[in-house]
Amino acid sequence: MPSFIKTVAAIAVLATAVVAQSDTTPVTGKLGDAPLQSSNPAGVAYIATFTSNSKSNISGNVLALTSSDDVGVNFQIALTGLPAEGGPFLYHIHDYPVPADGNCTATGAHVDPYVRGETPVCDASSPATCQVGDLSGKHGKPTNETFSATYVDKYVSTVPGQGAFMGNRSIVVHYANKTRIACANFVDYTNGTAGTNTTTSTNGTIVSGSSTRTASSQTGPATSGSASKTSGAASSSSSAAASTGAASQLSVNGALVAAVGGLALFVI
Ligand SMILES: *[C@@H]1O[C@H](CO)[C@@H](O)[C@H](O)[C@H]1NC(C)=O
Ligand SMILES: *[C@@H]1O[C@H](CO)[C@@H](O)[C@H](O)[C@H]1NC(C)=O
Ligand SMILES: *[C@@H]1O[C@H](CO)[C@@H](O)[C@H](O)[C@H]1NC(C)=O
Ligand SMILES: *[C@@H]1O[C@H](CO)[C@@H](O)[C@H](O)[C@H]1NC(C)=O
Ligand SMILES: *[C@@H]1O[C@H](CO)[C@@H](O)[C@H](O)[C@H]1NC(C)=O
Ligand SMILES: *[C@@H]1O[C@H](CO)[C@@H](O)[C@H](O)[C@H]1NC(C)=O
Ligand SMILES: *[C@@H]1O[C@H](CO)[C@@H](O)[C@H](O)[C@H]1NC(C)=O
Ligand SMILES: *[C@@H]1O[C@H](CO)[C@@H](O)[C@H](O)[C@H]1NC(C)=O
Ligand SMILES: [Cu+2]
Repeated sequence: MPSFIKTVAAIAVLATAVVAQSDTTPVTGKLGDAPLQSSNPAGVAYIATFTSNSKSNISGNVLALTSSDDVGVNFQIALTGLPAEGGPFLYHIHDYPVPADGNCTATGAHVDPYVRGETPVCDASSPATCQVGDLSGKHGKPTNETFSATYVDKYVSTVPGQGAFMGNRSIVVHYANKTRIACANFVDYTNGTAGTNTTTSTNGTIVSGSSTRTASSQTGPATSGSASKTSGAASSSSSAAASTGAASQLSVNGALVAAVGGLALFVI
């Protein structure tokens, strides 16, 4: 083969490799990789409770405890009632809590204080390069109707004021195609008791009520239990988030949200 053809071929191979690489390699956020969260206060806990309703059969809890070595957060997840089809499912910590009308779209984008963006997808072998809120990207996706998992995510904060703080935010469960299935708010669960009146919903509407939920053990598994309180479960299976167009609009909004979060880092 003439050498110039070899050169062209080599360039083509190289170009292909570069393109392929940009789809798969870890990507550092505009503000850097996510740092380890090593100052999480011992004993702090939050819980997000999903309740089945007319739009979603998902129920169960996402319990978040400061990890035993104070680095990151120990997540204990037990969910049932995921859809029979449409997986593998995704779930993330989203920027905003679920509003009173239960609209999961209003939870905004994934918590992404280092402005990493959604693409390329998270490389779980380099978790510091993933969006902080991308829990299923870092720790695995639910594949069927029942999901349980326990793991420590070292990049999530329980310290208010940190960009990676999760306590005032929400968890959203999605179909593989990103359509939002259900969402629930984190509420304080320190000492195993929800400290504030939160919410209950049958169709995504939040109703306030007394909250006397107690944990049998803070380190026990997240189960639905016999709680008298349910919180913030809501769903949105149709509406804006369902169309591809709206989804990309969301990620544009998400970038703006993330940029504001990034600014907050400098202010703090
Ligand atoms: C919930 O489960 C019931 C019984 O399997 C089913 O008929 C219904 O369609 C499910 N609802 C949703 C929103 O998936
Ligand atoms: C996403 O997947 C679900 C489950 O398969 C389906 O009901 C829904 O219509 C899909 N949404 C889009 C935008 O494709
Ligand atoms: C849900 O929230 C989104 C984003 O805030 C908004 O665009 C949409 O109109 C809301 N949907 C409903 C049904 O209120
Ligand atoms: C459902 O997914 C879990 C992982 O979350 C797995 O352990 C379990 O075997 C699966 N069950 C079925 C019936 O495939
Ligand atoms: C949640 O807490 C973070 C960090 O303290 C803060 O930047 C953000 O504005 C808060 N979000 C809401 C909805 O209060
Ligand atoms: C948790 O319990 C400890 C020890 O009893 C107490 O000092 C702390 O104020 C409690 N925190 C909350 C949020 O209830
Ligand atoms: C939920 O139900 C309540 C009362 O049953 C109703 O007022 C409200 O409009 C419903 N909300 C949605 C989002 O369907
Ligand atoms: C919770 O709600 C009950 C009943 O509405 C009320 O009496 C109580 O003061 C509330 N507690 C808090 C902490 O808001
Ligand atoms: Cu999400």
